[in-house]
Amino acid sequence: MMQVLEVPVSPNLKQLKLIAHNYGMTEEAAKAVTPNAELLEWPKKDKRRLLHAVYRVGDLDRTIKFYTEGFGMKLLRHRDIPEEKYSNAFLGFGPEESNFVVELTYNYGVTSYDIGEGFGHFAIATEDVYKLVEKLRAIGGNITREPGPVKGGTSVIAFVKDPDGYTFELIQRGPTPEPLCQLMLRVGDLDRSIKFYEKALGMKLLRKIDRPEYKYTLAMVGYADEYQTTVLELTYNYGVTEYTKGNAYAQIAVSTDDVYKSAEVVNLVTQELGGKITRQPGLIPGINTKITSFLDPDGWKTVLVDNEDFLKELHKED
Ligand SMILES: N[C@@H](CCC(=O)N[C@@H](CS)C(=O)NCC(=O)O)C(=O)O
Repeated sequence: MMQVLEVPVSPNLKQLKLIAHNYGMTEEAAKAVTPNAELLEWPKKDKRRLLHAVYRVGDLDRTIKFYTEGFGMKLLRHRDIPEEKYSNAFLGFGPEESNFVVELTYNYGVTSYDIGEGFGHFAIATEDVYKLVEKLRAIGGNITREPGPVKGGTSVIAFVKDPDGYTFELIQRGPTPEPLCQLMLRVGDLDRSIKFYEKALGMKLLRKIDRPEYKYTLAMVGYADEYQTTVLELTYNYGVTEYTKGNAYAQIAVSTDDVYKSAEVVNLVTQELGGKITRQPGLIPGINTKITSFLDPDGWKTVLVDNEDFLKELHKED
């Protein structure tokens, strides 16, 4: 009788080895019966980096002033698209070629947004949280958590809200090339999210902390050391499986060398873990940049942007 192989739609390398072992076949043969295995290795081989986070603000100048004077960010780029009735400002601690930045969107006439409950915060690493808090307070910053050790840990942190109500966590750390170090999003099933960001996006699980006394678990996922680059902090609050998302925070952008191949992987992974492609890979009309976008299982959006096109877009505006 013919043997029916039961194999997952999107096996990783470890699962592939297991399939080979279980069915007494070579890894090459296992690859042939799991045509997706090779494809699923792509995100880990790809040239990926967190590029920026996109969100909406009610007054660009007000936010630019707060981020530059308060946080010490630089205004890197500004563009106005009157025919679409919006403007963007890009700010960060270093050039977009190497650093993670925020892309602020101002829609003409819209002065406030609902941030919802799912978006957590951005984090900024600083050598002296106490000093930064005093500076932010002096320029009218709303300090929502005074500096001191994090509950259940030792790092000194504080929270401040920006003029639109987005929370920024300030974390006391030594010097780093990337002070804009975390983007925290709340998720309803941490293991599912970790798997999604590993398989669909090629990120690594860098750290996982469970704080049962405060009923939450968090996972840092990213492409490199969390003290050198920006990482996603995924937070699971015990028992909470859904959050409101509002209309303020939009998405993260991640670079890729091949939006088409990347979209194929995302498509496979969404069949296993949930989420969906919201924009098929291709050129954005009007701009020569290839992108694809998708939602993770919680509905958080990521846009994959072609590496070369992204650099061309940056230099076009020089
Ligand atoms: N329930 C929290 C869980 C995450 C959490 O508590 N994170 C830590 C920072 S890693 C925190 O905010 N601690 C508050 C404090 O130390 O005052 C949430 O959803 O934001």
